[in-house]
Amino acid sequence: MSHKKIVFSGVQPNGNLHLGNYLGALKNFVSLQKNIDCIYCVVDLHAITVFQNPNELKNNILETTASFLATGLDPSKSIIFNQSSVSEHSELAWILNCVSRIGWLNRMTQFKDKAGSDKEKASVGLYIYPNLMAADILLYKATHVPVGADQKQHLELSRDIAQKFNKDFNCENFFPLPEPLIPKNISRVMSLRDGTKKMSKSETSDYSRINLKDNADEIIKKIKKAKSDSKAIPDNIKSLEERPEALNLLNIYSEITKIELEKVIKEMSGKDYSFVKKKLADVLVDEICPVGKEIDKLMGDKTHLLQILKKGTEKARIIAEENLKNIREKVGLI
Ligand code: AQP
Repeated sequence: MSHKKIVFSGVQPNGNLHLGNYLGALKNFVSLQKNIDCIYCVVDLHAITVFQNPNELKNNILETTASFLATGLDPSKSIIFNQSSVSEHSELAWILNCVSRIGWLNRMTQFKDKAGSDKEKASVGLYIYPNLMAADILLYKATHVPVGADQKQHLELSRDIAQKFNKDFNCENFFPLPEPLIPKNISRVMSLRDGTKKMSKSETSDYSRINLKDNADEIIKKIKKAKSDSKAIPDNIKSLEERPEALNLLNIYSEITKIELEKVIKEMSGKDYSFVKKKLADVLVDEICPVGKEIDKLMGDKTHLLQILKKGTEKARIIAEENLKNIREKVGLI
């Protein structure tokens, strides 16, 4: 029996969404909603695995919702809600904590990165976060998960957990094995300050990222200051292998303009960075500024945003309750 195609993905409300979230996830979310049942979640329980100021968190939940809408998600096509309002996520996460293995979690590179050098002081939540992510996906029996490349390992863990559950409880094919949908051309947008690190909300320097709410001046300034090298743009991709910053800027340009990277390189070959940066800043201003303005506009009516979350919660809960009932039965809980 094949499973009905269902898409699920989430974004943490832990700060300004940036170009990485936009190109790695949100744009994909929007194109998928045209033909498939999609469920998009503001994953607030994931955000609190690292301490969040409660007032800022409340605001960030609404701002992430506004960002979903501003980039084109349509609540009449997709279910949009916040994770903590459907308590079944936490209940399934507990069940899956008992299926998942410590050895599997120990291999998660994101925990190692985020916990830093003092792992003893990281929250238990941060450690078991991938199990909650598996619960988010499996609760809706999602078959496809649009994510950036940084989430690939967590997705593989979700598949392992689904497989082990199906085997342990003798219910082959009960959970689908969710497949990642990772953008082909730019699966990882890199930091503007260090082309070997991904662009991220938690990076201290705001110059490392383009936020969706940045205005034109900020975008131009950040691109101007973006790290680069002293060489001109080469005429082939291979020569960019050792030049991560140059590759990142050209990749972003290619993704925004929808011109293939090879063609971009041909066009820009021999030019210096000021030329590339000017062109990149122009297209980014055109693409990102309208999104930022729309986020601000939507944030002017918080009641409307709360209403959208409430309606989305009601729809998500119907699916979650039914699926969790069946899961509890499989496990033997009465
Ligand atoms: N740099 C990136 N390039 C491509 N995709 C990215 N994503 C995040 N950064 C990049 C994708 O965006 C979705 C939502 O991510 P998230 O906010 O829930 O968590 P994250 O991956 O941990 O994002 P950040 O910005 O890096 O947050 P912090 O700094 O808190 O860790 C995911 O699909 C992710 O792949």
